[in-house]
Amino acid sequence: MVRYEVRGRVALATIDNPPVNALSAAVRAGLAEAIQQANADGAVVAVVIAATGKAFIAGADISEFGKPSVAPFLPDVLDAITNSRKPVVAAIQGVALGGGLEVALACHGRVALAGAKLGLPEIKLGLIPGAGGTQRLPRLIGAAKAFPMMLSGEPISAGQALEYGLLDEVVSGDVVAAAARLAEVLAADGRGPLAHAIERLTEADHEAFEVLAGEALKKAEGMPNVPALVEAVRSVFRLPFEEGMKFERRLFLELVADERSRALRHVFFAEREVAKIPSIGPEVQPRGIQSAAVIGAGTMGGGIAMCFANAGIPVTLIETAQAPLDNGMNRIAAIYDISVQRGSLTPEARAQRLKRITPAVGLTAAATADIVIEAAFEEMSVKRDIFTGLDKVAKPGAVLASNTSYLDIPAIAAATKRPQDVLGMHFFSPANVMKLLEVVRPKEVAADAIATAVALGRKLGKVPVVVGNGFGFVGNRMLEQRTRATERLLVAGALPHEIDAALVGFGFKMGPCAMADLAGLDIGWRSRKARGIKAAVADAICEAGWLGQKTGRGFYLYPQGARTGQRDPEVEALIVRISAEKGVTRRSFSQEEILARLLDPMVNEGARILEEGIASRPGDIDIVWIHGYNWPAWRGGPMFWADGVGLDVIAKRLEAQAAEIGDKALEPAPLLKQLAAEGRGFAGLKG
Ligand code: T1G
Repeated sequence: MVRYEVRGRVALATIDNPPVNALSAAVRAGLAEAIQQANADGAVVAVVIAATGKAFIAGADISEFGKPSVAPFLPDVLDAITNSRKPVVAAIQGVALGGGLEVALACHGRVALAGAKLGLPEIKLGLIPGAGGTQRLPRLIGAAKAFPMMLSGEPISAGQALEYGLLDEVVSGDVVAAAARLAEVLAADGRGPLAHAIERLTEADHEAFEVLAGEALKKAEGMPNVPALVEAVRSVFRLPFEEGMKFERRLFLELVADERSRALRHVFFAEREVAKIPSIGPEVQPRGIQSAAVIGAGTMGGGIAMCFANAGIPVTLIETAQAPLDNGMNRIAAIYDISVQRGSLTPEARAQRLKRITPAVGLTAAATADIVIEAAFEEMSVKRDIFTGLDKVAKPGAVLASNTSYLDIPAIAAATKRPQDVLGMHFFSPANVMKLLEVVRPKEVAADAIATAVALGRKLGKVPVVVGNGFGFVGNRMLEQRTRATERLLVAGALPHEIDAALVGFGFKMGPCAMADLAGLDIGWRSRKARGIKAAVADAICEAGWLGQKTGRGFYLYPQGARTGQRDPEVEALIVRISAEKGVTRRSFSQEEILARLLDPMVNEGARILEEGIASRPGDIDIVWIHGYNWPAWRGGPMFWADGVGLDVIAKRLEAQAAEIGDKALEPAPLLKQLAAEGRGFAGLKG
């Protein structure tokens, strides 16, 4: 995985571990060997480390974490590079991330190809750099520049890196040749490799760092790696290099073992797995999408149109009449205005994006679009009328998508003569912000139509997850279980603020009652009534005309348009009355018990969803909840969380609840029961 050759007087070690040259054990061994060989070769005066493919090095091999570690260990390999008697120069192309940048930092010089990106993203995995990044980078560019790079985890450009002094040179031609030239210059210098080490740690830099550290700690949200990062970088001002390296490594290894980092590493791979569509290989080419049309200029339709405009794709926004169309366009303009006021969008970009949205009345305006997304009222007859109309006007080969959040896609497709082109693209509100996109795959749809929706989803900056057709697909179907659990808890003795506190304590930004008040209680009410389902407490609150924030009252009170709810003694009294009417003796619940009663039924529904093939992998369900429903990423998602709790524990809790409440729907799903009995988790299930 590391090719060694000598060109002139320079040894060249080329890493070749596709797809991203991760620093697996074999690569580490190859690098250590190359340095040794070069130092033993009298004809060699310097070394260049280069790599093949799109990435220089994308970091340590994340898949090795949590497994027994194999020598040589990265810090030792990097020490060998730094202590090489002959200068070593890194030739960087593409990305140098995490351990990849640490390899470059251990070198005595760094040359990059224009377009390269350099960063330390370990923070996103619940970690800190663990092979010298927190020690070498501050010394090279100063802590006040290095710390923000590690805190955000975002890469910087080659140009920025040159400015910071992280790079010695940026070239547009042969980066290996340029690196070899620098290496020979360093060798000719005769002062020895370490003579070139630069220290930029000043008192002023220390003060500037402490200010940034203070701000970061305020926003650390219970993640252990932010305080660890602060301590590691702070140590450069008080510990000698070797001690600092040991200190960093100790902090790093503690974080590798932390459940939160394990969860974030699971999410890293699940996000990559979700991109692979079962039974649709790379040979299935997506259809070209140069233009789009969106039917319905309501909140969702407007947000979807903005996604296209933001991605540079011209879109026609269609309504049945001028007035709702004007409202829709005004709403879009107002959202862009807020972005301009916040400085996240320039007035020029605002104008450009608005120019890409063409308002129109009547379906015929969709005739030339490559894709049409219907975002009209959630009523089957309305949807079928629109698709019947689209069938007549849309061009052959256009993809026809519905943004329905729970209606039956095949029933909508049956309103056309081209079910092979009809699928679901379920965006989440606000559509121009939320990253999740459920791509609903009915049986009759063509593979390239699905491939088109997924590729387009990525182009719109979304995380597309392909799901099967069924009521509520994946996310809303599981949410329904949490909503029912909330209702059961309210009748049994818990109050809205207690239920919400349990979920917020778990890491959600908002609990189920506050979230329902934000979305509007009438949405759930209408859907329950349409399906003949009763929810005594939620129905009673709606019948009182309290529909959430928009009416200033729901589960909570929102005086003078407040955005945060206050406890409402009248609602609490109503809840207590309903318990009495149902002959229920109310009791108190611990936060742990509330959490279990909210999440266990969701996990159980997740198991049913896997049994039915509505989701292909447990990781897909985790990604749906993290990107669509604010499940904290450092908890890994509902199926990952369940494995952590133990499926046997969850199965037992569900059985107890089912018996107590007499609700068969709470009994553990066959898959859950089977895995629990076999002592396994969802993680072992293959897609
Ligand atoms: N380890 C293992 N596999 C990796 C990997 C890594 N570091 N990076 C990518 N892959 C796999 C990925 O799973 C996928 O596999 C394939 O490569 C292509 O990736 C000691 C502790 C480099 C910007 O966090 O950000 O170093 O699905 O689909 O969109 O201090 O991958 O094909 O089987 O993402 O072109 C720090 C992680 C590690 C960077 C390319 N490094 N990678 O994006 O392709 S921790 C990172 C990325 C560390 C040290 C510490 C991106 C990319 P498969 P992809 P892409």
